[in-house]
Amino acid sequence: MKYNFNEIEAKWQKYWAENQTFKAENLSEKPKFYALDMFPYPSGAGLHVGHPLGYIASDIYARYKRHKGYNVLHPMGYDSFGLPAEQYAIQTGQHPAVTTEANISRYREQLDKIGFSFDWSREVRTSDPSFYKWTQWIFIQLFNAWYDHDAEKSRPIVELVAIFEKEGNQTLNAACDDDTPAFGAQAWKEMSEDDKERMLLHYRLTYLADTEVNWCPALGTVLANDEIVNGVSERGGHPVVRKKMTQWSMRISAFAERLLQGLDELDWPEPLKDIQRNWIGKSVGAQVSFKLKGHEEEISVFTTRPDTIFGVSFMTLAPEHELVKKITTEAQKAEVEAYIEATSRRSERERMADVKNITGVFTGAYVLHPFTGEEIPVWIGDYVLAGYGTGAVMAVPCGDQRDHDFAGHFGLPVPNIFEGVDTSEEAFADKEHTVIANSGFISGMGYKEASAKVIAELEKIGQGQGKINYRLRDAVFSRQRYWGEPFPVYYVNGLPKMIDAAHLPVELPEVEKYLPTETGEPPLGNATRWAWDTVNHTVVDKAKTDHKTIFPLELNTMPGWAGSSWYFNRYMDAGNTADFAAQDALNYWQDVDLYIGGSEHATGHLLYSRFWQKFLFDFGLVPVQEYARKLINQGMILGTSAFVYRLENSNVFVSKNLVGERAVQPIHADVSMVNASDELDMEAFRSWRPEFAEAEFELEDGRYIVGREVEKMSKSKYNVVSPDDICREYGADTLRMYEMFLGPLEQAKPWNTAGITGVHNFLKKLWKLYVAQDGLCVTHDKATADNLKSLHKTIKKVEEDIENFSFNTSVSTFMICVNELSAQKCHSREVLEPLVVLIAPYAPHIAEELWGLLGHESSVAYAPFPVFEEKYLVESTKEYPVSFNGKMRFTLELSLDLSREEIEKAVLADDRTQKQLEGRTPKKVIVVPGKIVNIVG
Ligand code: ANZ
Repeated sequence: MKYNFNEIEAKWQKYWAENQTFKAENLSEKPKFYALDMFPYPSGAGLHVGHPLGYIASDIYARYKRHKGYNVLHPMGYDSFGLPAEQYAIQTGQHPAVTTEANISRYREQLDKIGFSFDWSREVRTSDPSFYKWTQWIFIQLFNAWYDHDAEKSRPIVELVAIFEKEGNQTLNAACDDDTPAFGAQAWKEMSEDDKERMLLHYRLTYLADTEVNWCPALGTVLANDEIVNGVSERGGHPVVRKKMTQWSMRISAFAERLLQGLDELDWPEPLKDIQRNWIGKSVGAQVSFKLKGHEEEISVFTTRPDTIFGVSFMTLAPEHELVKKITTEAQKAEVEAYIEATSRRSERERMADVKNITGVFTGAYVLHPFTGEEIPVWIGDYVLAGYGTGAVMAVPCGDQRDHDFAGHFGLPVPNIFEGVDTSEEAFADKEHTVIANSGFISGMGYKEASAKVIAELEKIGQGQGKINYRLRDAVFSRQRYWGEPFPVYYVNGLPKMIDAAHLPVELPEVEKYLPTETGEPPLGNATRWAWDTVNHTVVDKAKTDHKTIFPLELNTMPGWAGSSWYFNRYMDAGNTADFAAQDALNYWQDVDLYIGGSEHATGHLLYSRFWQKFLFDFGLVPVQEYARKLINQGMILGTSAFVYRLENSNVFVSKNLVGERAVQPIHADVSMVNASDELDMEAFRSWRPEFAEAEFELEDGRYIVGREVEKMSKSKYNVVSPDDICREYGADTLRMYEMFLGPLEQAKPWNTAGITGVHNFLKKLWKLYVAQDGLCVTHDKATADNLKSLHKTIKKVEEDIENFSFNTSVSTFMICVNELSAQKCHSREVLEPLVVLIAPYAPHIAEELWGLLGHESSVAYAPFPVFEEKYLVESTKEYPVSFNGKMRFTLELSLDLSREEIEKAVLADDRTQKQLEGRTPKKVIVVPGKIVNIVG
């Protein structure tokens, strides 16, 4: 019987599906284990071999945990709202739901072929109304909440209203917008209902506000900071500009400290945690108010170095700072306005990155130094960011490089308060010893002490206090797109109202066109049926809008990260229609024990989801604050791209080794058109794309040789390898083991099919231990010591490897084991049966088949994991090297239990000893038990 992998794999995939083998129970006596993969966006290109790497690893772990007696939750779903389906809709008119459905079917087919042990009964799709109903519901909960910094938690908005009624907002320590006005209880009571609503928006955890956003004209939407890379959109590489728009935002900044602290308890890769720490960007310092000369207002700055206050020689405001217009003198007006106009065209990142071009303008205004009363000129400069701190800095040219460069450029004074002081980084690390010289009442103090003293003095005169700043900004939550979650929001007098939770979901309306409307409204502006009837609680024709009972609905949709911020909780009880998940299911599953996915989500999904989880926790809706205890970032699989070289301005393609110094343009050629010797199939290339139909080739030895380069595997680089082809040719078990064999899970590694036959041959060899020409060849023979040693060595190593997520080393361990057992001609059931279980997490199909052949009627998936026994590894004999006058002549196997005398006796009794001695009596016999025997004579 041959190892017919295609047949075997199809058979078991069908069996698992029909028997729901991997369905997890929500309540079980068994301990739980939750293994989660980052769910994919179902793109039109389907999966390439890089995608399943993490899924295979988590699947091995999930299967292992089932063998270890755990009730394992291992779900899969789709992050199915998103741009590509919408772009396709814009081009072709095909509804994104149709595209998405087709892509999901293809993904599912591909995933099924790899033999994952997913519990498909829990599948989620973020674009499904039964799912986004709960995304909308959570949005409403966030709207109805505020953040209490004293209690360090989110609280219901009704409690905030109660506080306002009693004492206004002045005693409150709540997260709110910077421009929130102060008011007392009486003033609150006197406010109109609309004004009260407007006031509450300053506090709600999701709020509508005019914000400076990153507007991407090419994509027609705003982007979050993490969606912009090097100043252009991550998707498509389009320019991004700053623009003020009314947008929904999420008050994630309120959670900055908890998001930071929470990292300490997580078993996540350190580099990833560091990325989050930097993104949150905590700075400890002070806020200082400078009185303006000739104006009522004050300018407030944030500084991490209050100790440098005596070194301030000018002040720089961000060009967008709200006081700029007011304080600019007539004489400076034209110059200031021109400068503001020029900076509005630069992105925040560009401004931060550009340290070479120093630009700025004097406003003509002065502030007064809080301690010396000295007049300090106020400048504007684009190195100061509007969105950080207060958007203003006290410039200390002798302490800050940017201030120094600015002063140098404009010829401003550079007073030196650090005369003779070590200001190196090391000196600051040793905070107690850096001494501040020549600076007012802090002369001679260490930097920390000096800072504290300055803050205390500022407090005395009411011009400052200690302040902690976070770089983390509130996250813009609106997108001007069609294919996203609609907001459960309608507008009365321009104020947002939530649709009652009982009437969710608010389903995405049909539109004729997926583009923005002629008047620049988002695509939902094209919907004719898109108004909210507050009497019948339903969506009705827009034409019926009367602003009495029928109101306009929100036209924006939610961003890509909405659904992924909570989907892991939905898996715990995916079918629930009454709740996003039942409390008992949430209490049973608690959190994700193992989360595997890409590190590129560090400042997006992985931060937003932690924020939502903390919010849900505060409201008693989930049992834990951190949803993923352990996280692993799988490394990227790299592809080997192929390049052809086109002579510039011609249609001639030059073979790689003929290029020399000539000016050529390298162009990606699809790797499927290139063979193992790097030869291009020229005919295939000509018919690949119309622009190459007339291609001419300059050949070497009659062949066109392509250039090769290892890059990220990606459809856009035409270097993808499809898992389907591998499954067809070698089987899924080979694919699974091979992907693991490529190298450590966390490392980036090139895909290279050269080794795949080796792994495939290994599986064939494994098969042969069990199955001969005429069927099963497993015997009831007693296993030999060697057989058991090979087995137990393998159990020990594989178990350790899995626990350490070192899957690549397990694969080689299996290879060694099978080689040894083959050499030992081992067919003993005592050894081969446990071996099936051992390998089942890696190669589940062949394992099921062999398990069945061994006579088992149920799946191998729940068979207990073999138990390692040390005794089989302990050696009972020793091959003694026997030497004569120091020269080794032969070896003799003896029991390790023998005494020195018994060893000597046995050696002397051996024929070979007698032959060496040729009748002489040895002078001396040296025996080191367990090591050597040396005969001198
Ligand atoms: C005086 C000073 C003296 C400063 C000195 C630094 C060194 P981090 O650590 O990033 O929080 N700053 C404040 N707001 C800013 C803004 N909106 N745009 C650009 N720079 C801003 O940095 C805080 C420091 O960056 C602050 O401390 C301020 O300069 C500057 F020897 O104040 B410092």
